Amino acid sequence: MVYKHPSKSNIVILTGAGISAESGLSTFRDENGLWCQHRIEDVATPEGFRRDPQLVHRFYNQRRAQLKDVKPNAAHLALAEWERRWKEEERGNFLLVTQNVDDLHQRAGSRNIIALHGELLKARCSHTEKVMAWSEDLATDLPCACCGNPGAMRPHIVWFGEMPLEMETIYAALSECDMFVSIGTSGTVYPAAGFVMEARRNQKARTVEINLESSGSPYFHEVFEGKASQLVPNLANSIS
Ligand code: BV8
Repeated sequence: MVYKHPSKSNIVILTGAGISAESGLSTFRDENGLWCQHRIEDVATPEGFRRDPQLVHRFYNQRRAQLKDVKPNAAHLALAEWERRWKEEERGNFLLVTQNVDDLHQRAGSRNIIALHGELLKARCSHTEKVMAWSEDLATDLPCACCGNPGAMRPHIVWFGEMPLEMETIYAALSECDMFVSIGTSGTVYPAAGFVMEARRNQKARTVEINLESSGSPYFHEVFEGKASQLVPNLANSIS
């Protein structure tokens, strides 16, 4: 399939854990996924963090430490190359919105990224809300790099019940996009799961899903089932 885009064409990409699966990072809901090993309520909610901060720190420390052992795969690299080409040819806006908190898109060379659920390699001061780059373990007895209080730093991660980041920018891009591509997400968590509907509200957007198995959403014009490392380069190369 070849998509012939008009000279100016705005692209919005949404990625989920499935794009990082072939790099060796666990997804959430697949077999042996993260939610099989931990209850969401215990490790991915503010209540869980208040109840047992050390458990939550352990959950994110393990995932943060794993980042040095993995690298971007062909899907991450194809998105970075597509964005570079789009910018070089002045073809329009290219925005990558990721639900992932790993750093694989950044390491692959993607530039215009919104990590709407936060990032493992950042920490936030609970008193000042200041966000800091952070690649080490967090702990309840660790003096905060911002206010000095022990245990004041939390993962810069959006937990369930918390507001995702840069939502206004995302909705503005969805209202203007000519193509919306969802890659490697089960489409179970809102508001990200509703982005394809937002894109469809602007009649011009073509919506495409790439997933190991279709999420079943009725809002995609095309669905490609298979591995992101094969299907994302195919799609990116088919766009002229
Ligand atoms: C909010 C960070 C409002 C943590 C995450 C009832 C109805 C609707 C909504 C709600 C409701 N009750 C509560 C809500 C809101 C809630 C929600 O949606 N809950 C769900 C469970 C129903 N949402 C929230 O709380 C959000 N905030 O609504 O705030 C608000 C308003 C005002 C003021 C304040 C607040 C915040 C949600 C963010 C939670 N944080 N992540 C962390 O990473 O540890 S969620 C986490 O799960 C991910 O970030 C992602 O968003 C989500 C889904 O995960 P996926 O990435 O899709 O991964 P999954 O394993 O599910 O799927 C993997 C897919 O990949 C599969 O389809 C598989 O087939 C595919 N795949 C696998 N391998 C490959 C592949 N595809 C291609 N190639 C491969 N090789």
